Amino acid sequence: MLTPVRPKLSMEVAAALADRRPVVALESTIIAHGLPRPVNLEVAREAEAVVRRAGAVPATVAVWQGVPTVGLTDEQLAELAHAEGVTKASRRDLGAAVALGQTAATTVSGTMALAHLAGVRVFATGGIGGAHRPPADSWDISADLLELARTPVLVVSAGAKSILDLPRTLEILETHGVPVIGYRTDVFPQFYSPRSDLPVSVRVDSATVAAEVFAAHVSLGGGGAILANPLPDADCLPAEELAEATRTAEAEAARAGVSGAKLTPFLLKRLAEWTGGRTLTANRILVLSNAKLAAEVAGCL
Ligand code: PSU
Ligand code: MN
Repeated sequence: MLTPVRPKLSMEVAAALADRRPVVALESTIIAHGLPRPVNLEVAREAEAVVRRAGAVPATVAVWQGVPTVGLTDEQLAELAHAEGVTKASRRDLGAAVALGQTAATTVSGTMALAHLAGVRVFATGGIGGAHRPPADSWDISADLLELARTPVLVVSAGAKSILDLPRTLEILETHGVPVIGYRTDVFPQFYSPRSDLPVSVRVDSATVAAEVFAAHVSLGGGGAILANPLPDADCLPAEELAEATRTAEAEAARAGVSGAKLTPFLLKRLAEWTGGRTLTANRILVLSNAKLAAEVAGCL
């Protein structure tokens, strides 16, 4: 008989959950694939610090040498930030990473899956994955959307990246019964671009009401939900500039034959280069703002 796999919790996370104190999950793909060195480790550490300052315990999630881990140590964070060739694990890759003893950074879908197994209900990230835009009738739709449909974790994000097809992304979320809760916004944020004109499904103006909406959704048999926290307008990049940089990056990806799991990291990297690092600054601000809000909501649950 094979023994069932259980996530390993850090002592601090296990103690907090046992005492019913707030815990916030953080993802590791942003460290290993989403941000360049040295910003990646700085943001990973700052996000943990922000969660602590807001009164919650941070739990960065990854598969570490085959062990699904909720609550990485600082040494592990540093190793992930420096390592080359770390696997990027969405939900479907978790079993393989565990069985093959790999170290894998978890995406939003992979992090949600492990957070839920550990009993963590709130998770902060930068932006979720979504439906990529055409060329062609692309079937590149992030596993994040389907994980949100099934797993009862609240994902605090600055919406979805403007590199995605946002109308299609929101339609898919609606089809799958995923609430898109706007935090002090009526429209869906687009990461480091100014807000879209696409409506959220419900607006809330406090962390308390966000927690109430999510708790009610789960009580009624729902899965995950998005708490969309816009980057302040002053920190956003001009829409036109980003749109153009995105079109260029997409064309480059197509020419270089980049697709699948490599597409998102490729586009993010090219955008950072095109904007002289301004997307990185914005990314850092929004991750930290989401971490703080997530800690507040976790405190209300
Ligand atoms: N947003 C970011 N940086 C990232 C990601 C999202 O600002 O690195 C990552 C998340 O881990 C998300 C993943 O789950 O990209 C989506 O990848 P894909 O499009 O391959 O599903
Ligand atoms: Mn994809």
